[in-house]
Amino acid sequence: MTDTTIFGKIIRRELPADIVYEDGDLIAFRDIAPQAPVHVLFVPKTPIATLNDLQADQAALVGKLVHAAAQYAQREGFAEDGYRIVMNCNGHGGQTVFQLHLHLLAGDQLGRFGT
Ligand code: IU
Repeated sequence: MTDTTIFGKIIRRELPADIVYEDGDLIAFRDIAPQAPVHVLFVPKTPIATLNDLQADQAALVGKLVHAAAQYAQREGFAEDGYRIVMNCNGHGGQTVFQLHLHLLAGDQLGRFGT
């Protein structure tokens, strides 16, 4: 199955993005509308629309996204100050791009989250 979302196009280099990390499983690039001084998206290369579609044999991919984000925080030097990772699912979660992704937010004191 091909990921027809905008993130699939970024993965296939059909659209430009500010890519900060890539390996065989995932790609990471800066969010086009940053919600914090650091706002990077970590996206698996496997097409998975939402967390609801994640199969048991794909669960390790989420661990890879989290690990890649934590490694990025270490490399960039803000791990000790701290950061937040977020995954939105469907409408109430605020998901707007239907290819699984993890938000990494950092660089300032973040507000409390909720409604
Ligand atoms: P969400 O969790 O699906 O709402 O996150 C989608 C994010 O993708 C959102 O923060 C957008 O700003 C971001 N984004 C992007 O970085 N580049 C794009 O071309 C598009 C959305 I469309």
